[in-house]
Amino acid sequence: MKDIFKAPFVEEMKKMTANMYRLGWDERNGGNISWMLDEEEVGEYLDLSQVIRTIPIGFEAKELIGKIFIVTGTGKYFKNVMDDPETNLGIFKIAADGCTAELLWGYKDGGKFTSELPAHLMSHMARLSVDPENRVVMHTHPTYTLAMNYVHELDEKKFTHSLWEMCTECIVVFPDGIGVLPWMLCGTNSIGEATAEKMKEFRLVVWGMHGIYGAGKSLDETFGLIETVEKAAQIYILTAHLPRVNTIKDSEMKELAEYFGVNYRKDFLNL
Ligand code: 2HA
Ligand code: ZN
Repeated sequence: MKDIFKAPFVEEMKKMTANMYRLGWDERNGGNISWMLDEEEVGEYLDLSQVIRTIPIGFEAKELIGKIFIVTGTGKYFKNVMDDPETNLGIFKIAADGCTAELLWGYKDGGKFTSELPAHLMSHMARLSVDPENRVVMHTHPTYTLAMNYVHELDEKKFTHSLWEMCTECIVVFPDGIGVLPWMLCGTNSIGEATAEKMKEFRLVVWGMHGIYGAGKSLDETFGLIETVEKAAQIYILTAHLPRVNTIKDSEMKELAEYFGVNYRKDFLNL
């Protein structure tokens, strides 16, 4: 058996959480990540028949039965994953009943997965239904994106449009736009269901006055989506109080989307 502490998926989670912490997006226990792993690859590091303990999920994740995930722990700090991945992360398999997580590694102090697991697993199911290659769901509290929530209308078209205007590459990176939810109580199945509903249409979902969810094929791609939104939100906040002299026009955004061949939300432009 290979050394789990050297597994690429553990290494990548360590680096990603450390990076996000240093960006100031994941204060205290803020943020959580789930990543669906390849069973064969995990099998090189862990005996998949050795279940440490079982943890109820709190809903039925039928489409994910048998799938293995690496997920950040509840109450755990991104800051601490690098030095103690076995306490701050866990790897589990969704049991045959669809309602139980079978812990294979991690949560060493008796802990469990993030309180946002419903939003994560429901989002995985929603994304997989439209993109079978989706593997990652990431939640974080990026500073400028959050700041923008307080001074900009929480309207999907308007929010997406404002961000598209802020950086030339935005419409190319997230042509599908951003879903927006109003402020809702977090950690619940209800916010999970609302997020998953949006995830059928968007890879990015803003949780009003809380943070953002992103989904993608890899940690890198998912981070890149959120990072691009955050950069655009930063430009927005840095310029929102100043007279606007120039802007990227809707006709130019259309030109960009067509040149790069992306399928963009035409109804989010005013042409
Ligand atoms: O896990 O970010 O939304 C901490 C959070 C809750
Ligand atoms: Zn949060």
